[in-house]
Amino acid sequence: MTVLEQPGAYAPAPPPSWRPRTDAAPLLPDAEPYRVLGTRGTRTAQDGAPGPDAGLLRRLYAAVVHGRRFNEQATALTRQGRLAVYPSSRGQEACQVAAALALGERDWLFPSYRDTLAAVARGLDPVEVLSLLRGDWHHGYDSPGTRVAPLCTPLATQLPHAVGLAHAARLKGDEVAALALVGDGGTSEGDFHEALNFAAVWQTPAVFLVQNNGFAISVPLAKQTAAPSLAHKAVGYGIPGRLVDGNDAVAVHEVLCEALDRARAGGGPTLVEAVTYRLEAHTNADDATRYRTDQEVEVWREHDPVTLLERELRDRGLLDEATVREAEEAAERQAAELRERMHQDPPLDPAELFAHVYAQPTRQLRDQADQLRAELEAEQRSAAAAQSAGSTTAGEETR
Ligand SMILES: Cc1ncc(C[n+]2csc(CCOP(=O)(O)OP(=O)(O)O)c2C)c(N)n1
Ligand SMILES: [Mg+2]
Repeated sequence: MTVLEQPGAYAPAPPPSWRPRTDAAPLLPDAEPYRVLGTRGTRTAQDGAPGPDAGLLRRLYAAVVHGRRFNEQATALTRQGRLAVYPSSRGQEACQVAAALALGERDWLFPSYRDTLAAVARGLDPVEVLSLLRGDWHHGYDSPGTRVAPLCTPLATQLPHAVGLAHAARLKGDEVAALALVGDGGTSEGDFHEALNFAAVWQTPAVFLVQNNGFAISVPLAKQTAAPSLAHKAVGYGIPGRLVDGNDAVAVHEVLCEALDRARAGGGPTLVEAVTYRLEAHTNADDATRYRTDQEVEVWREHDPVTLLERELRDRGLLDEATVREAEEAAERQAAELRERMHQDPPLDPAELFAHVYAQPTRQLRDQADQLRAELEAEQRSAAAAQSAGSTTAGEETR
């Protein structure tokens, strides 16, 4: 007999006023990730779906082909010393592109550091988007103008920002939704909890897309959570959780469009988990062979987001060699333009290093700023002296 089974033992019972507030069943995610690409033959007759719209398929395809090339180019720029660091989203292009294309013109995107491609697919200037990764103090683009928040490096802090913006928009009667992107590791942050709880209680028009790419740097998902899936976490907040194949651009696009429509219409937030895989290392500074095997990566290469789209387009007779070439050539042109622009040094004022640290600079910072100014002026004077000595010598030689 256990202590709790003894007569008169404490038997916890809910107080009389307690009742479940929400029926959990409709909030639960599907057991398997939702898929569209490659499922036509396996769908039941009652689905009767004609398959994804041809125009959408072509737009997604062009964007993922561009995205793949963009990732390669940005990684190459780190080797050429033009980018300080780059977290590649190779393998995750479907999530990035679908997120950007699902947004309405007035909606907001709240990306993390890995979501450069989502910002580019949203139509931002790639050079501006890469500003932070280039080492600039400013994130490079006009956030209110583009409705894309800065690429956020502190994990999950973009989530409460998204909820705050969505809540404010709702108070103002604006039909605007905010889509916030976060990684699997980011779901363990306090900010994730605070954002989802606030959003659920206030029914803010925010949608959370977790790109579960299997790892938080070297930490695999199994060490990150014991939850059945990350989408299940939604139930604890009283909001719907959706599980989707993150390499299936059409499925991600469809699920996000539904969630954003619902949010804008006052139906509250949704948590979407997109199951995907980061094919490259965490960043160019990471060695992924230390924590995962080539065989594991190979399995995911077989489920590549670009190939999945390409196969669907071919099966439907929507893709010929000319279209493939066109998409690849367009991607190549964009990569070449990015390369060329990134090889131009941006005008830099070293004094800006000190400009936005404190409203009232400390004495140490003022001293450092003075020292830097003095050193730069001395450098300029000696360069000018060397130049005039050179021109005198040259003048003497020609005399
Ligand atoms: C608050 C905070 N803690 C730690 C870090 C260091 N850090 C940078 S990326 C990362 C892993 C994040 O993994 P995940 O959320 O799965 O995103 P992914 O990099 O896989 O896209 C960590 C721990 C950070 N940037 N911010
Ligand atoms: Mg991750």
